[in-house]
Amino acid sequence: AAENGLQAWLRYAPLPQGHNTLLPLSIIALNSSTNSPVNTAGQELQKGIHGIFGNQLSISSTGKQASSAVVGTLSQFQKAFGSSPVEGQLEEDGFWLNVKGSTVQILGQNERGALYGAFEYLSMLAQGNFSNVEYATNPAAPVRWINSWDNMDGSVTRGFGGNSIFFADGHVVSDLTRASEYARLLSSIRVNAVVVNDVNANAATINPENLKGVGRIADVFRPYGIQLGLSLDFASPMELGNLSTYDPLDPGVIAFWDDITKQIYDTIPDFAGYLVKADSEGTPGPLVYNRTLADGANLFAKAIKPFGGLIMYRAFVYNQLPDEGDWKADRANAAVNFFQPLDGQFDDNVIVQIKYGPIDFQVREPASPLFANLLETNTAIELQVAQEYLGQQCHLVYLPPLWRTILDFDLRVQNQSSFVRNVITGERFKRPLGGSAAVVNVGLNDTWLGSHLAMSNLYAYGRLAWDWTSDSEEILQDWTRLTFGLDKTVIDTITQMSMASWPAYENYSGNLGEQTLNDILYTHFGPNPQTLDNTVWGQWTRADHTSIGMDRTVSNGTGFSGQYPPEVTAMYENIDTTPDDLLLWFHHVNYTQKLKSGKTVIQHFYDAHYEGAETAQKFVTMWQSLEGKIDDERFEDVLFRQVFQAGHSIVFRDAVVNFYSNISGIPDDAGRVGHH
Ligand code: GCW
Repeated sequence: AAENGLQAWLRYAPLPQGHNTLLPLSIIALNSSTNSPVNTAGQELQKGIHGIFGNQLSISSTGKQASSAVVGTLSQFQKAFGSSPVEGQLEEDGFWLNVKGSTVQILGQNERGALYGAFEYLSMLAQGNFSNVEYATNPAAPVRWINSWDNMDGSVTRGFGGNSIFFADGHVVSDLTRASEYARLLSSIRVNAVVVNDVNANAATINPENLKGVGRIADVFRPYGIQLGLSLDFASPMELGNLSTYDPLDPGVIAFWDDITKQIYDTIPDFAGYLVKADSEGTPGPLVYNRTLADGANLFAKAIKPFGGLIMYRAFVYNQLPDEGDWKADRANAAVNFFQPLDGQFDDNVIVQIKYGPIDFQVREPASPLFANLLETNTAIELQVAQEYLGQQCHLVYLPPLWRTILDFDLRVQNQSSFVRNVITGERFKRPLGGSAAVVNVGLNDTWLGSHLAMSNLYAYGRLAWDWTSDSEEILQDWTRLTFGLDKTVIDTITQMSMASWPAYENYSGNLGEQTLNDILYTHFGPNPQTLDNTVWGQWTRADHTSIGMDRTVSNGTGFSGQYPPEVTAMYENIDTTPDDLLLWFHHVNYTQKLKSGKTVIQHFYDAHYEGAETAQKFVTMWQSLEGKIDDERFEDVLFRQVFQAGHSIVFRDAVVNFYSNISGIPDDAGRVGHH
């Protein structure tokens, strides 16, 4: 029964009506060597068609095309059949899918693309879609990565699905079955690399023994076309190399990294690259030696260049802010202040990886202004499938609508259309590289993320990274059919719950852009609005007896709004043109300030919290209506979580409304809150 969780959207559950459809009679996989993704594709087609229809197909590497499913690269096909059905339409990782009844061509620009195509065909079949199709598809960007925050001791930072599938007790685990199953899931959503260790990296990860272990992870990834990457500890030359410095310009340090990089490529010839969190939340970095962040990034870029790897350099660099009394202090300003002056100084194989918002994975943030400030630098967006501040997989929060608000935001750089999605793909500023990384903290739990429903976020991440204009609801429905079957009530109900879930969470947590109001000091879980102010973390709300919000205007506040291009600055400078949902992000106002809806800020708090919690109660009855339409195990598992969410949403509601009722002394019009 655990299989349902482990297989997630790749269950290939039987589809009775499918028996009437035309299927290939055999499979031709144009590369039969064990580690080849084309070989994997052949096996996956065999397994999938058997699971869905019960037909047992043979696999060979030659044969005639009619009534076969042929899978391979364009050049393998050319070699085998002397012609090519598609010219000049495929880019790296792209594929061509041609289904004509029982004759199917699945051709990748490379082997990985061919595997993606096989999964695409199987996804159609598993959803009962037997259409003839003929098209080429290519990724929006070359970088479609996952960042795992796994530690060598086996713990997972912000992991809510159990211990690491990669590490335990300081080593790589010997049984890598789960790592292999994970790679299979990821290749089906076209993720192409996984950074396996936490960004707060441990230098021991790259010692000779662990490097061998990491090499074994890369070995199980390889048949799925997944490359492996590593987070680095900037101080490794000292920690591991016995040097007295980690200054990025020191010749000994440069030699150290050249040597490590060579060792890595000796073990892992298709190594993806390094992820670097430097000078951030206490991690060592180039600033320690008065070198620039670009010096830090280029140190690795030069070491890895001969091998073709990438450097993902995180923009999550900020200093603690001890003085909330300083009206102009603002953590949100940090990324642009640190990185904008360095635009143009990063090597070509460096990508600056930017969290979607200027603070930290909150329920609502404006798009990071750094996306509008790096015109001569490759960039990528960092998203979180791990619901760190968003209910930690104990709450259903379907995230693509949140992600789309950022990716579809038009930054108006040089007064021209500049959607974030077109910046990060490299299209807007004509950059050669770009893309995305999502923090995904799967664990040994047999639902991967600790929750069956949370897996829609992982599935959707891959789909969006391929095409950022894909529709959130359509993605969700594909995922639902693949995960739970084709019952219309099941699909409609999960759609309704999921599409209502982010707005509900925003309603019962932090409203109007005042951040998530979770405890920010320790757990990041559960309401604790009093932890946001009077701390060095700079996630302030500046709530007092009469007023609330961060004044981030240029005219009177921290100046943050001035980090955007002029049209956007103008919008956020002015209260009247700032959208309500970001009002308190940009402005400090009285609780009695009127919103565009006509309500006051404080009344909106009260109403939204009651509304959000009420929606969360409905999730329980909605889910209960599916009893008997879903296997008992998954039904009960999800029900347990929905009951928890319903209860916790009330805890949130009451904690937050009482906090603001007490601090403001303003009664609720509807008489629900306080003792007034
Ligand atoms: O959101 C914070 C997390 C830290 C994390 C950090 C980061 C891995 O609470 O756990 O560190 O962000 O993104 O570097």
